[in-house]
Amino acid sequence: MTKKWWQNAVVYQVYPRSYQDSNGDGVGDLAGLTQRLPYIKRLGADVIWLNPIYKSPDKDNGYDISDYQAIQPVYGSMADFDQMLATAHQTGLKILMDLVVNHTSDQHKWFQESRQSKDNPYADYYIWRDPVDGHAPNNWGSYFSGGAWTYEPKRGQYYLHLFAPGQPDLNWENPKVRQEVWNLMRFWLDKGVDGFRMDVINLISKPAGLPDAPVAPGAQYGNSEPLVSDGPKLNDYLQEMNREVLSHYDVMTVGEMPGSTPEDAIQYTGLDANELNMVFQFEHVGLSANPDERLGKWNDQPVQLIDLKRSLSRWQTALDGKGWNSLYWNNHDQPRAVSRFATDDPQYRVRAAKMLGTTLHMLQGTPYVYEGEELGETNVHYTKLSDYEDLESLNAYHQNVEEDHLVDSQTMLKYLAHISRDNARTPMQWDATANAGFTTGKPWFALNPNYPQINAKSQVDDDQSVFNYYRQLIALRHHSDLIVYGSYQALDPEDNQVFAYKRHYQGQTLLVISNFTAESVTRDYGQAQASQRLIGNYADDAGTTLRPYETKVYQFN
Ligand code: TEU
Repeated sequence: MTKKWWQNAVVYQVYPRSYQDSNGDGVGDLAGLTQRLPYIKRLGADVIWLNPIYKSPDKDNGYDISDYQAIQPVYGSMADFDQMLATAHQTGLKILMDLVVNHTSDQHKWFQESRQSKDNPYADYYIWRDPVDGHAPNNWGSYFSGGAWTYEPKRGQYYLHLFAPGQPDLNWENPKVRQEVWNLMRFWLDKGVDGFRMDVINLISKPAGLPDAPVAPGAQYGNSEPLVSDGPKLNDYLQEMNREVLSHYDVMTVGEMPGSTPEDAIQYTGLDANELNMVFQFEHVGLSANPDERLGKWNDQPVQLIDLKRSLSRWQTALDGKGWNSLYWNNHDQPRAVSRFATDDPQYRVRAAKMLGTTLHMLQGTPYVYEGEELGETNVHYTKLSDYEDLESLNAYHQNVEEDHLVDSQTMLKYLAHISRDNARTPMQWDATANAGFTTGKPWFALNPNYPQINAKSQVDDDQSVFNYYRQLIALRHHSDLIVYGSYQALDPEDNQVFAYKRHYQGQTLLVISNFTAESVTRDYGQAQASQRLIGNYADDAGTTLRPYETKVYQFN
């Protein structure tokens, strides 16, 4: 198996609107990111994944694109982008762009034309269907609540939008659409970007006939994900993308694939495959779904460690030697890792953040660090509806509380506080000055009130900080084939307090032990026989005693 540069790389995800504002308008921008590149390099990351910065009406914070080859003015100009890219490369950082081509904005000129009639050059760029008995063509629901179809009187037809009505799905069966995508990919690759994160790329091939989806008891719409994920022509489209574009550049690609299984992922990321390099799978971030299927992700239940171990172990084992994992605890769509998978109790937060970082970064795959995760940033613990700005949150509240009366307001507010995407989108916490040094203006979204206590300035020079612990984890990966390529062995899968596993490579063994609880427990995995302890979140080593949220890594040569 030939080794690839992205296999021992670490990716840092920047949500640009919340990263660094340089002109006082309250919104992060490209010039601000350029100023912060040395910080990202100091952490030790190799690659930056940049959420969308293209022209957009911003109905879904940039995931509704109206011009793929223009920069959203609030982020700056194309010259600002070129400056950021050049500086990143000079700093030794690669840049991944976010490729959002399952859908466009309804303000994109393609859609503006397509909706006018059935016989214009763009008529078949989207998925249009005639009404059935005066209603939508099938029973699919949208990821953002409500139905997945909207009627356009000018055509007398409905168009499909798996997300918001302002995000019409592209018709990938149309070769002209695929050519448009190849061209826009080449535009950015020819500018020197180093690859793409591909938004819901496994949804682009829809099932023939667009059949109705199963409906949960009492639900108004069917859940289309089992039907639309990993559709019949997905491999063909990805192989064509690779043939037409990717194979002509030395790039890294990661496909966001809600609903994909390890078996699917092996098809897309097979190490000699001609498709993608790795996938973002959703199994471990979907473990605490509400028992009432109509409520989907909205819940306030903790994730059971046994379930988390089973899921991560499944992916580690299935892809070993056959594909490649991306490793993540959180991103702009998920709540903050330390609040969700461990604890943000001030007494344990730092140790818990380091424990989570260790547990993830010692696995096989490419780790992704979401902005602020390296500081141990937490959920905000929102209390009222006016705290939220994300359409997914606001639509879900409206649908579940006010339309369908599935839950009362207080219950839904608890669910939103626990798992909303808003938790991850608060401005970056740089220091303890006004607005955490993010902006001199009025921030587009309220900061987490804990920024005076949790910020980069207080950590970058503190050897005991989460930031410097993540820096050590990343450095370990950069210098260890055992960590990068070692095969995975789960230990004690039924243990609901401790996550322990081994990695094996060319006669060496890594032993990773993480206590996910606030209790002291005793576990003996033979750590006394280790050659060395590589890293741990307590200064000393208490042998078989694992203290609250203790994590430690041993190597056996
Ligand atoms: O998210 C894909 C997706 O499945 C979302 O429904 C996400 O999992 C959900 O919001 C989690 O609760 C991608 C982007 O990452 C997201 O920001 C966009 O809103 C979405 O696609 C539409 O482009």
